[in-house]
Amino acid sequence: MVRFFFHKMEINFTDHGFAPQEYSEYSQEHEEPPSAHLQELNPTDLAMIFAAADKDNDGEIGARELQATLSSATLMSFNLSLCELLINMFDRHGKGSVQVDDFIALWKYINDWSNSFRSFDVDGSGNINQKEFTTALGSFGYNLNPTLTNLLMFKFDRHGEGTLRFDDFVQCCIILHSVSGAFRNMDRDRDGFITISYEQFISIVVSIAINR
Ligand SMILES: [Ca+2]
Ligand SMILES: [Ca+2]
Ligand SMILES: [Ca+2]
Repeated sequence: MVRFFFHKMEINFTDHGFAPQEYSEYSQEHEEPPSAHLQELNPTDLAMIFAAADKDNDGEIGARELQATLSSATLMSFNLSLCELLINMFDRHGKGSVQVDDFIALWKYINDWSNSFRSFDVDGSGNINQKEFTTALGSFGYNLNPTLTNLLMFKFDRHGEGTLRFDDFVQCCIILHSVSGAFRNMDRDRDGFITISYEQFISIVVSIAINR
């Protein structure tokens, strides 16, 4: 048997899972960082961006096309695993791709994250340092101890900079939300503890690790 402990948490859920906009009141005045800035685009502009990304003109784009499109349209880096995660979240047809309406919703979701990211980037450096990360996690309802916070930073800091870039931050928050949601579903008495079998443990890890 495997025994887990987790602090109690209150997380908001939306149609597409974890969304940051509820926490916009946290926003503070500061200079805009050089990165993590998305334009508010109307559906017509977004449909044009989608059409340009859809090279084979079949009305769908996959993770690699999404990655190329988001990167060139926003001038930010989007790692492939985040793009796969996003496709999985917005793919309403189960084809491993998104259609134009999904893409428009996905853009709004990323735009919300961009605003959230900038509000947490208090020093305006364009990335999230440890202090900013701790504050962000706390505002999302995660009261993680410093060791766990450091572990998350280390795991998602792909560039070894001691900070999180936009895409790594978003990916970390989405995955943390998924894992916490899985935990919460099993912690029926909400005492912060679950006891699960080895098979249940493997099932959870695989379902979170493989986005299908
Ligand atoms: Ca296509
Ligand atoms: Ca910062
Ligand atoms: Ca429990």
